[in-house]
Amino acid sequence: TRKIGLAVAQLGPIHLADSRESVVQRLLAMMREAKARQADFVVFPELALTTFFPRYWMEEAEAVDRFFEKTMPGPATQPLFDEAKKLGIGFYLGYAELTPKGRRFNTAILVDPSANIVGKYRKVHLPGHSDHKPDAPFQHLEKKFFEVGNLGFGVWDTTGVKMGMCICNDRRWPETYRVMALQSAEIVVLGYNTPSHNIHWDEPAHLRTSTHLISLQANAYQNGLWVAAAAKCGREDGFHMIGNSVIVAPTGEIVARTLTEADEVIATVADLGIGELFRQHVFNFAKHRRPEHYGLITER
Ligand code: CDT
Repeated sequence: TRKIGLAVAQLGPIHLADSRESVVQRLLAMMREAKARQADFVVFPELALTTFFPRYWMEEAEAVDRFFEKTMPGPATQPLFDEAKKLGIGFYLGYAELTPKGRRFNTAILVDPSANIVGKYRKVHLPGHSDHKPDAPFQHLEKKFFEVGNLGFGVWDTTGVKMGMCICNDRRWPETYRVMALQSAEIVVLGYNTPSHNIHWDEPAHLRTSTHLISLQANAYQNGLWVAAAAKCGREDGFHMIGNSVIVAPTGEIVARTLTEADEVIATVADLGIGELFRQHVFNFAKHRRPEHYGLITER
């Protein structure tokens, strides 16, 4: 059956003082390691070029100046494209996108092994708030800094497989995966920044990891997909985020998982035939789905 070498490159913390250039050097080192470990494709995190800036209260103009990419590739990110082409490896990269018309999105791109951007996704499920919460230990201002994505959940044919993308909080929603599975996605790739402390309610810290894993595992199984998820994690200037980057098989089982909260590559050879088995049998959509009973999902 068809196989693809799939790697996840987890990033440890990026502090406010760290330059994009230094982050790109870290990404390049992991891209080379991924290739050395037989990967055809490597997944980098959400907002992978800077610290997780939605934790800081600031005006939009300041955020744009400091944290958004005006072009992709740009001067700081061009080396990623050059190295990917040289190595012949595709990648997913999350970044804050400023469009030519000044619109702001939390974005991910799919880059093929010839370094062409073949797909773009803009985050749909934006968590957090838009108002200042001075009493909270930190902010989660995605609803202030980003618009809801306007591209839907696409699926692209690249490196010989059908690949879909989502970003962080999207991974907790079943509709995310189902919409991609209905377009025959075989792999869903994503990056995330998940603070280990929930500022909205007193969530036990261990649930941040278990709800992350259960979301990926259940949705991989229920859609007959491989899922590859890359964290940015550890303490960014003291603000801790969970690790546990994983590659999940269509069986729902974790086949690779990071051990650290630092830069770390995990890799596997993903057998796409496993997904086909599930999609031919228990989750044969054409035979067994009953969309006539699912209408409420799009009505409310
Ligand atoms: N980056 C991101 O989407 N993080 C969210 C945190 C939610 S708490 C406001 C997540 O779902 O992991």
